[in-house]
Amino acid sequence: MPTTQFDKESIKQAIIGKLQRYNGKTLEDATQQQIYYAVASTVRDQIMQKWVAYKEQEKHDDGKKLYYLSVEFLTGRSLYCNILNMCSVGNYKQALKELGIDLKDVLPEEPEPGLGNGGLGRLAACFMDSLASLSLPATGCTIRYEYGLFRQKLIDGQQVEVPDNWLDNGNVWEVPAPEDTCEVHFGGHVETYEDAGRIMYYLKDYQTVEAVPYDVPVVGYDCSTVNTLRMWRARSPKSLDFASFSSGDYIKAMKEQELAAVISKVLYPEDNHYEGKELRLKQHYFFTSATLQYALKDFKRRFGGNLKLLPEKVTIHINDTHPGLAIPELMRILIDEEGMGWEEAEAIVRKTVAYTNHTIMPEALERWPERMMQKLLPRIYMILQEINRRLCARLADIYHNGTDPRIARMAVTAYDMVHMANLCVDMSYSVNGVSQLHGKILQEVTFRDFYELQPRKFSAITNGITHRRWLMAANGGLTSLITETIGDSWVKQPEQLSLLLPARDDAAFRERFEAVKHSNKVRFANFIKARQGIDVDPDTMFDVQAKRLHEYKRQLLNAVHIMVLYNRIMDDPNFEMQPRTFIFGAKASPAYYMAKQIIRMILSISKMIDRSPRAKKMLNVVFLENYDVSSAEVLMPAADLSEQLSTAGREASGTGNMKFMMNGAVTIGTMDGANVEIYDQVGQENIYIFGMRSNTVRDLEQSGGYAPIHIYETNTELRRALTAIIDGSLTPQNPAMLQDIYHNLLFSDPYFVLKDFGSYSMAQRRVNDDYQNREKWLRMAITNTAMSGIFSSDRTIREYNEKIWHLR
Ligand code: 26W
Repeated sequence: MPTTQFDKESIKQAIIGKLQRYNGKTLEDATQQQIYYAVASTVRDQIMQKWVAYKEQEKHDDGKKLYYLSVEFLTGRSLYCNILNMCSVGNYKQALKELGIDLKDVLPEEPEPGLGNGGLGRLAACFMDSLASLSLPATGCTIRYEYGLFRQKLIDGQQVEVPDNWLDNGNVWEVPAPEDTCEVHFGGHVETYEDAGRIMYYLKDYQTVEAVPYDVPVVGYDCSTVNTLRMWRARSPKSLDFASFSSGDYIKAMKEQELAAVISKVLYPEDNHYEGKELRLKQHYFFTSATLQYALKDFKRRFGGNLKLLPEKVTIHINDTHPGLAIPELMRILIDEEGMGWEEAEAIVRKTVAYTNHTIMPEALERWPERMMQKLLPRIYMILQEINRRLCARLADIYHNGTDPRIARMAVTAYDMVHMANLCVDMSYSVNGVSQLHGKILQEVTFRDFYELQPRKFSAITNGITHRRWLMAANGGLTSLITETIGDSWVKQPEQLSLLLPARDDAAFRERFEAVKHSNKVRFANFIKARQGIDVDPDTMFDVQAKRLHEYKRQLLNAVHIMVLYNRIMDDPNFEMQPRTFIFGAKASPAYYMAKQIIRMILSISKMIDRSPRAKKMLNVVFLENYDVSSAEVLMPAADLSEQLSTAGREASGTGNMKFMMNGAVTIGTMDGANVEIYDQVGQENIYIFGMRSNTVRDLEQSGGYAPIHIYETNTELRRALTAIIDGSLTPQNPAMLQDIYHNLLFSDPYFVLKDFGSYSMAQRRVNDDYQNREKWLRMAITNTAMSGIFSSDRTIREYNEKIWHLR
C-alpha cells in the first residue's frame, strides 16, 4: 500500500487518492478544506499503523499505566505537530510543494479543538505530548464537548461570545471505540440487602446515560509510542421510539434523553471561578465514572481479578479537583461491584490516586452543596459521608479534641458542603503544587493542617510546556538558527539549549536572532491585518500580555500604565519614547462583569490613542480577538516583552510566561509562580522584576491596612490617569461607562494595582531604555531562550514520574 510509506511520492499519491475517493475531485477542483482533510487523512493513516503496532506491543506489557483525568484538554490543532512528531515535515512540505500546495495554507483549515479555558487545559495537552515523547504509557481522559470554549468577537468595543461548533466538519483525528461504551447512573435511591452477613448497597430507580469513547492518538516525537486521549460523549441508552407510551418508561426515557443531550454539550467557560452548577457536577461524575470503569476493565484484562495489584499497576492522576469524584467512585466500584470491604478498598484507593492543585484562589475552590450531591449521586454521597466520618474521627483522636477548629477546616463535608480539595488531599497518595512558590503556599497556607500531619505527601513540581509545539512548530526560524548554531541535541534534551549562551557574545549571531524575531513580528502583523484589519508596525517594540482575563492577573495595571504614558506624551511636546505596540489577548468569562469592563477599557484606550496623531506615533494598543492556541502560536514568537503581572502569590505557576521566554521575549513580572524560577534561570539582569513579594502581600492582607486612595492622592500621574477613566477623556460618548473600575481601584483594589504601580512604572522605564540599546536587549533575549530548557514539559513529566507515578 502506498499510503503506508512515508516517502514524498507516496504522500502525493495518497493525497490525490483521498480527494478522489472522499470528494470525487481532482486537486485542481478541491477546496482548501477538502485538501486539508485529505492531507490530514494521509497523516492519520500513518499514525493508525503505528498506533495498532503500539497497542499490540502494549498487550504484552505488564507495567504500570497512568490515567490522567482532566475536565479540559486544550490541544490546539494537530496536523503540524503530528507531522513533526512523525519526523515527516520535510517530506510533507516537499510533497505538497510538488503538488502546488503550501503546507502553511493548509494548516489554518483545521478547526481548533478548544476543549479548555486556559492554563490547566493547556498543561494537560503539553503533558500528553511529553508523556508520549518520553514513551510513558498514559491515557488522557476527558469529555468530548460538542462546543468548546466560546469564540470571542469584539463588537462595539466589547466582547461578544459566539458558540464554537468545532465538530461541524467532522474531526479527522478521532475514532469512536463503541466496544468500550459503558453506563453512568444518576439520581435514584440506595437500597440494601444482606449477603453472607454483609450489607450490600445498590442504586434503584436511577437514570442512565451511556458514555461512548472517542479516541485520539497522541504520537510521541521520533519514537514508537502512540498514546490515547479518550474523550467521552454522552448518549441516551434508548431512543424514544422504543419506550412505551402507556407506562412510566416514556417519561423516564424522555428524562434520560434530556440528560444525555446536555452532559457533553458544552465546556463551562469559567476559569479560576467556581459556581455550583448541577450540570457541571454531572459532567464531572460522567467522565470520571466512565474512565474508572474502563480503567478497571482494562486492569482485569491485563491482570485478572486480583485487585490488590491495582496500586502497583495503575495510577489515577486527577488534574485539580474536578475529577475528584474518582475517589468515591473507585470506592463504590471496589465495594459494591467487587465485593470488597471498606478498609481494603480504602487502602487501595489511597495508593492509587494522585492530585495536583492548580490554584489557591478561594473563589476557585470546588465545593458542592450536600443536598445536590445526595440527590444526584446518592451512593457516592454515602461514601463521601463515610470518608468524612472516618477522617473526623482520626483527627479528633490526633488532636485529643473533637471540637478542634482544624477538624472543620479539614472535613470533607462541613457546613452543608462537600469540600473537594479536602477530599483529594486526604485520599490521594500525592498532592503537588505547580511551581516552587505555589507548593510552598499550599504547605504553609492552603493545606497547612494536612501538611502538618503528612508532610511527605506534598511536593512541588514546576509546570512546563512542550518545546515541540511552542518552539519547533511555532518558531521555525528560531529552531533552524538554534540548530545551526549548537546542533540538534536540544531537541531531545531541551536543557541543552543553554549551549546557546556563548552565542550572545557573537555580534553576527545576535543579528540573525534579531532578524528571526523581526520576521516573526512581520508574520504576526500580517496575521492580525488579515483577521482584524489592524495595522501594526513590526519596527516597534511588541509588548504582549496574553492570558485569560482575571483581576488577579492585572491586565488593569498594564492598561493604567498605558494611560500614564499617553498623558506624558500629551503633556510634554518634547517627550519621546521607544515606539511600542501593546498587544492584549484575553477572553473574559461571559458572566465575569469586571473582566468584561476591563476589556472595554483596553479597547477604549486603543481608541483614545487613535484620536491623537502624536500619541499614535509612539503608542499602539491592539486587542487580538479570540486568543486561542493557534493565535498564541503566532503571537509568542513575535513578542519582545512578556507581561506577567499577577499579584504575588496568586498565579500558581503560569505557563505563557515560559512560552514567551523560550521564544526570546524578556519578562516584566512579579515574583510569582514560575516567574520566580525564570528569574533564577536568567538572573536579575535579564528580567524586570517589580512589585510586592508574596509574603508582603499576605502581611498586608492580614493587617487589612491598605488604602489605595492614599496612593491616588500622592501620585499625580496615577491620579490623572484614573481621573481620565471617568471624566470623559477615555470614553467621551459615555463617561460613566467604566466608573466601576475607577471605584474599585480607588476604594478597594483587592489585587494591589495602585500599590504596585510605582514599581511597575519604574521597571517599564528601564525596559524603554534597554530596548533602545540593541546589543543589550538582544543579549537578554538570547539568554532567555538559552535558559528556557528547564521549562520543557519533558522535564516536568520526568519529575512527576520519579516522584509520583513510577511508570516503567
Ligand atoms: C471550577 C472553576 C475552575 C475552573 C478552572 C476553577 C479552577 C480552574 C483551574 C484550576 C484554573 C487554572 O487553569 N489554573 C492555572 O493552572 C495553570 C497550570 O497549572 C497554572 O499555570 C496557572 O497559574 C493557574 O492559574
